[in-house]
Amino acid sequence: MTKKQKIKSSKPEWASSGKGFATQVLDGVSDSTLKKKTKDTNKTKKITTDDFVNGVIVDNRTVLAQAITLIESNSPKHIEKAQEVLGKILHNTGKSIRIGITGAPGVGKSTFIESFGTYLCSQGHKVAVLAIDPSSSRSRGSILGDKTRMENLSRNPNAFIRPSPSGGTLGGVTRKTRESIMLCEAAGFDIIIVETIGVGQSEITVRSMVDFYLLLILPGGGDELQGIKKGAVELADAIAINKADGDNIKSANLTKEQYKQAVHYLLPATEGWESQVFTCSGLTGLGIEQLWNMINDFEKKIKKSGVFDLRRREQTLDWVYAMVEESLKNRFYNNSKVEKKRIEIDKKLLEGKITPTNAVNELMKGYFRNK
Ligand SMILES: Nc1nc2c(ncn2[C@@H]2O[C@H](COP(=O)(O)OP(=O)(O)O)[C@@H](O)[C@H]2O)c(=O)[nH]1
Ligand SMILES: [Mg+2]
Repeated sequence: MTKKQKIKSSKPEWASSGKGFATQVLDGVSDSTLKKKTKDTNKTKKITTDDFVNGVIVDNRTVLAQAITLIESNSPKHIEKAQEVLGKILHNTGKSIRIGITGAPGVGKSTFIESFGTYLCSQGHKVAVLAIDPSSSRSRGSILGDKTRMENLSRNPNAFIRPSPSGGTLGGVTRKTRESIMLCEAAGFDIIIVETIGVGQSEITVRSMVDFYLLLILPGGGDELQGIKKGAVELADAIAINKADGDNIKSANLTKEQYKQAVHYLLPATEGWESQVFTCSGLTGLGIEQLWNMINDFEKKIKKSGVFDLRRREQTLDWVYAMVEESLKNRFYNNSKVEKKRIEIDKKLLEGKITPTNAVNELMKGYFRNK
C-alpha cells in the first residue's frame, strides 16, 4: 500500500484535502494482515484482537480509528470483539484528564477547541477531541461537520479528532463515546475533550463522563442570563464568556460579573471547587492559558480531596447500571409475550377496566412467567 492510500483511508469525510493531516502518522504498523486488508470494506473483521490492541497502544492512528469504528458498530460480532479489545487495554485507560465543553450552536466551541487544543499540543500534550451530537442522526454531524473549523488541530500530529458516531439512541452514543475515550487513553492521549451542543439530555450525558466541565456562553445582557437554563450552569465547573474580542469586550466583562454573582447562589458542580467565570476568545486566544491553569488547579485540588477518584468510580457504576436498565427495558419491550399481552392490557386500560398499577402487574407477570 502506498503512503497516499494510507492517508486517504484514514481521513474522516469532513476533513478537506489539506496536506499533513494528522492521521497519516502510521509508525508502528508491523502487521502484514493490517496492511493488506486496509482497502477491504470488511477490514474490521479481519484484524485480530491483538492487532487492535497492539496498534492502539503504539498510537497507530489508522488502527485507533478502526478500533473506534469497531466499537461504534452495532453488529453483535463486532460488539463481542470490541469488548475483547477493551478488556485487554483496560489497564492502560483512565490516565487522562477528561474535559467536557458545551454551548449553544454558534457559541464558538469548535473555534475554541481548535485554539485550546493547539495550545495544549504546543505544551507537549496529546489531545483527543470526541463529539457527542444528539442531532447528528438527523442533520449528519452538525457539530464537527463544518470543514473550516479545527483544520489546524486536525493537522497536528499530537491531536486526534473524531466526529460523533451517527445514528442510534443517546444511550448508544454514550457507550460509544465512553469506549472511544478508553481507546484514546490507551493510545496515550493525556487530554480528552468531549464536545457537545447544549441541548436537553446531552449536557448531563457529557457531565457523566468527564472530570471538568466547561460551559461556553455569549456576551449579552441580563436577558441572556435568563435564557440559559439554570440546570446547565449548575453542572459547570467553569463558565466562559466566549468571543470576548473587538466590540464585544465590554459586554463580555459585564456578563462575566453577572454570572459571577449568579454562581454564588448555586451549589458547586464539584464538591470543594468553586465554579469559575472568565472571558475568552477562540479567535484571539484570550483565556486559553488561564483555562489550562484552572484545570490544573482543579485537578490538584480534587485529587487531593479524593473527589476526583470518587466521581470516576461513581461514573463507572452509573454507566454500568444505566446499561443494565437499558438492556432490561429492551428485553421487556422486545419480548413476544409482552408484545401480545400489551394489546389486551392497553385496551382494558383505555376502557377503564383495569387500574394502571394492575396493568403493570399483569405485564410483569406476562414477562416473568415465560422466563
Ligand atoms: N468574534 C469571534 N467570533 C468567533 C469566535 N469563535 C467563533 N467565532 C465565530 O462564530 C461562528 C461559530 O463558530 P463555531 O466555532 O463553529 O461555533 P460552534 O457551533 O459552537 O462550534 C463562526 O462564524 C466563527 O467564526 C471568537 O472567539 N470571536
Ligand atoms: Mg462546532
